[in-house]
Amino acid sequence: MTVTWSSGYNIDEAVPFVEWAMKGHHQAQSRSPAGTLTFTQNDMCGGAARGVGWRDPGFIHTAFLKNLWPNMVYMYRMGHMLQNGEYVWSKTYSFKASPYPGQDSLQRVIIFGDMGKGERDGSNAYSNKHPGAINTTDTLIKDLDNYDIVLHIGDMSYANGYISQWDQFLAQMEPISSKVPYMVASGNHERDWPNSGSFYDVDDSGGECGVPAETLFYVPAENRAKFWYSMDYGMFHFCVADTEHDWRIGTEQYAFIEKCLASANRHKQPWLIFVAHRVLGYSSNEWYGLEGSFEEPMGREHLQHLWQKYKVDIAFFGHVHNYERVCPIYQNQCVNNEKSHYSGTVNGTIHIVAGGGGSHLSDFSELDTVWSIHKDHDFGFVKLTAFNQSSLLMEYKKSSDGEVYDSFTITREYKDVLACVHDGCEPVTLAA
Ligand SMILES: [Fe+2]
Ligand SMILES: [Mn+2]
Repeated sequence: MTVTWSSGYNIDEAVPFVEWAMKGHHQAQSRSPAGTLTFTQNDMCGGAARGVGWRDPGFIHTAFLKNLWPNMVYMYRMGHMLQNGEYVWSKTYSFKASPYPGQDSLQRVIIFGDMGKGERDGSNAYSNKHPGAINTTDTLIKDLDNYDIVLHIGDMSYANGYISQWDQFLAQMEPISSKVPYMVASGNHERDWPNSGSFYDVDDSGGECGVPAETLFYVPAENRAKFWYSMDYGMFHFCVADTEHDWRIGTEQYAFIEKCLASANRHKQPWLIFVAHRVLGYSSNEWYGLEGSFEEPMGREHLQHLWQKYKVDIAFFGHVHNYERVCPIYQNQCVNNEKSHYSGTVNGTIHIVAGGGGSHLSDFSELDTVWSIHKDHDFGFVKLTAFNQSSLLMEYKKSSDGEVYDSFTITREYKDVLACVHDGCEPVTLAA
């Protein structure tokens, strides 16, 4: 587990660390050292971030808590040892250690994108750009005991170069991110800036060009400036892509995606999940309809063969601010007529847009798409529950009441993943 926090102390002023122990085992306390990072105004690429929006972020500390016992609850607090030998302490928090990779136990994952922040006093002084953010946050806080990990799949704070808004957003998320692993993907509002290496040459990050997000969030990427990584969580294997860098065939990221998908041992990790910010699969969103692509151009053209070959169960996307569930699909064809329960061989991937975390909603196209099973123009999030290695539940909940408005189940045996399907077969020889 990693613990990240910020302070005003650089490394020559105080020594940052985390003190932690298994709950009820106070005598077996450990201390883990923390690394210290920051960023400066000159690290910003332009726009508000380098000008009127700049604010010194202080110092960002990350500690690695290792050798955790799976599923055990730990207590922890952050400390700084000052030069005069005195200590400064945070409050005490707790978390439950992650399951061992492949471990068969109840595992619950929350997924959403595009949340942003709100003003608790209702002032929304500048504009009410993220009208669902507080509702989503509060609904998740109320339910904290009923999930194990959160994936926020891009467009997190929408600080857009106004750096203090990252503080505001992180304070809003703290009740959640201090208790369960809070994993993120990079979106256009984290990364994009003209002539800065982002795949889209637009100014959506307000000049941040990814620097605050890469520094504030520890993710197990080889290079956090390239925000793609793989993540094991019990029976889940997640491949998190970075849509703001080129993913097409022949790129470094494409090679990573294939390696990540191939590295799931489906006997131990049956639930293979692909995650990305922009919709690389299918969405009936209005602007994708106007483009006629119903996706980000060049998305599935380059990636659908991988999703099929490696039998990805579900692909999640944000960027479009609504909810939509698509049939199990390959090459624009639904491969299964079922709507609420799936079983048998894995012959297509289910695509889900879960971008209704809180930012202003996106409209659906008036054109009917044959592959769309459920659309909701509202704020919400997704919960995946793996009961064991053969049973998965997907639920879509609205932020307003936390109730379930769409769901399906998958029942699976190992042989169903191994079985040969169209464009997803291992070679066989006639030699005996
Ligand atoms: Fe967004
Ligand atoms: Mn976006």
